[in-house]
Amino acid sequence: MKLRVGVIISLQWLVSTTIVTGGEGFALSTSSPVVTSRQTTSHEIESVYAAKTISSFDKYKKIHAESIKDPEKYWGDLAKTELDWITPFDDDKILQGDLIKGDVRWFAGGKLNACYNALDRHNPDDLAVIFEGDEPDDIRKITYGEMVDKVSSISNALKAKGVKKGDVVTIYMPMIPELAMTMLACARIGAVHSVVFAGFSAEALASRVLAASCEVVVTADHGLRGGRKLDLKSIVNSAMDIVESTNKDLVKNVLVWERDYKDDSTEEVPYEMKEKDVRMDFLVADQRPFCAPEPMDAEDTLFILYTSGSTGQPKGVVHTTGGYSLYAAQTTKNTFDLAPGDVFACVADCGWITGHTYVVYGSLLNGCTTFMFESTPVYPDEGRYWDMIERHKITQFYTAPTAIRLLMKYGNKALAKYDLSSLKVLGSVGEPINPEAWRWYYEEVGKSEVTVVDTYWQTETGGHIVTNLPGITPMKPGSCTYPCYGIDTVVLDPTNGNIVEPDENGCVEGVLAIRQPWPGIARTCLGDHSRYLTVYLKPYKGYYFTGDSVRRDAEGNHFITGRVDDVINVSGHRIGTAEVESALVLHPAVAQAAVVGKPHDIKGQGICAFCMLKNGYEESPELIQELRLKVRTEVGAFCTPDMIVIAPTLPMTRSGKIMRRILRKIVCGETDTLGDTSTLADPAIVDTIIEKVESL
Ligand code: 6R9
Repeated sequence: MKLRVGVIISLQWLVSTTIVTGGEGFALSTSSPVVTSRQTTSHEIESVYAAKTISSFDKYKKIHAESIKDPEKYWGDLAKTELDWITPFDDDKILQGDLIKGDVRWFAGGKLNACYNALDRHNPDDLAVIFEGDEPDDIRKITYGEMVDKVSSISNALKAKGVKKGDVVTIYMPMIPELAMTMLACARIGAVHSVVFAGFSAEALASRVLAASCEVVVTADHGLRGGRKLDLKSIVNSAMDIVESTNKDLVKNVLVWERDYKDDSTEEVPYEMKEKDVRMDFLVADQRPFCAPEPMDAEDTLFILYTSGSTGQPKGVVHTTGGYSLYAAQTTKNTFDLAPGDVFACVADCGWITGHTYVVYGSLLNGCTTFMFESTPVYPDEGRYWDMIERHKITQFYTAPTAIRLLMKYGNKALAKYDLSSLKVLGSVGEPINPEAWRWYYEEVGKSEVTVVDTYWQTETGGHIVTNLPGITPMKPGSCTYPCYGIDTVVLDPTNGNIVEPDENGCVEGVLAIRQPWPGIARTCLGDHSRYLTVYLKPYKGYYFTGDSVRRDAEGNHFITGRVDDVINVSGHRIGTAEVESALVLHPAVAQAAVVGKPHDIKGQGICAFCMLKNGYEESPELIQELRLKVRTEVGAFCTPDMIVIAPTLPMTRSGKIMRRILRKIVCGETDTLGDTSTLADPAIVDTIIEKVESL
């Protein structure tokens, strides 16, 4: 892989489109007016765009206000038009429970199947998936009809291996169509999928399999990325050894897809076959391509997805069949202004929520063609995305700021070679997009004619919660702008939980919370409802707490300013500092570790780890290497620290708490605003650490 800018980022990303709401529908034009000057100021962009969208903006405000005033009417009507139900929900039971008790339920009693909604009800001849593998000529096109047959066979294969309604199936796979198919096959039979990003280590995979008491694991022999083979099967082997050492009989079957399987494949196994391994392609080929979709209650779990939080233990976020499906479908349609025939490309990996909602569920529920991408933005060269957009006539392209910043560094030479006129919407997700990157995306990629949507949301929200809408609400570089329909955002004062009053300029600053439930809200953390309540609902009574701080200007535009918990965001990957710290202290040399985020040009944030060594150990380049390796093997390569500082001690309060705030200031070079250090057990340590960091 050629990397001229000398940065390797671990990208889940490849980037990507609207349920038109209220029945009335907007005749949407997604293009904003041409802004000719390359030096356009953000003010000009806003005013030109705003002029065009003003009447729709009024409509947005009206629909938004109605959706907040009567959420049951808003979501109840949509649920009827956007989803097919086996048993209709009761109009008196659209929303039950609340954010105080933490017992939210949408459409409970109604029965539906998410896989049926995503596949069977669409025209079987339409293209469902375009897959492009690591090599640009590795292309597969799959129709909805073919998807139904294949997914049904996979469903029968899962059943043949004992998977039943409610069982959790862990999926550890590269970005190939079989990944989406396996997720949908689980949904078809009512099994719960738990996709673990294939960049996680064996230890991380094992802990997720154990936490979910999962009996069946689905994987592939290898993945391909940037010309390199990723030996996933060996990682799964190691993970299974770890699982067995804790719970010998837990996992019954490991189902292994083979990348090079052909219908006439010989019996030679292309990997080291273990006792529990099953050759998935052969098993599937033996099944009937018919499997009746299981009727599921709207509140039955569709999937779990582990995500990082403030503690070392990732949370299994639980999403439901009815509410999540509706929210995924609605946000995809609205945010991306989806129209029949669109080729929607979200270049995220299915190991993250963006892949779940926008590669698989949202796009397929809308019946458009979803694009799946296995490779990286710079393989074989930095023109890869633009080449794909031209070749597949991609209409919506959805990626992360980290990828945009990386490609921006290469300049516009590659961009100029390709025809990007098929594009209607460009999306950004995962972290705040800095105005400079926003402008490049809008002006150079979108030729100032394509709407850029900055979509703010989280694993726990199921889909977008704050974003501009093409042709409806104005864009504002650096801001995710306005709340989605049905989302009632509030800015709270973290010191007392009160709603913040606007300052003299009409601006408010505080933490972002949401006042009423929406269908896509996660219902619980697997097996730990009290953690769910503690993290999201108890901090501010009656609100869902996002964990993000925010500034809202007088016009109502939201600017996300960062996490208020110990979560850092590296290349759009959400990483709990506690997970990295737990990995570091597993090394025999480390007595204590503290991890903080450090601004990074391309990745948004990088990881900086401070380690205090045990007596008898000394700093050396070899030790630093070992510590980096420890994080790779315990969590995953994408969490490898960018900087490791060996410190004689860490800044601790007298009660023994590490003051990460001070470390954060030091690595950000803000040593003149360290704040109060008097509560430190040894304030002198601060200067020692500053000297050490400056010497690196
Ligand atoms: C979808 C996803 C969630 C956290 C979230 C916030 C950050 C995501 C953003 C954004 C500013 C955006 N985030 N999108 N910050 N602007 N458009 O990324 O989910 O992995 O759970 O991360 O990412 O901090 O709280 P997840």
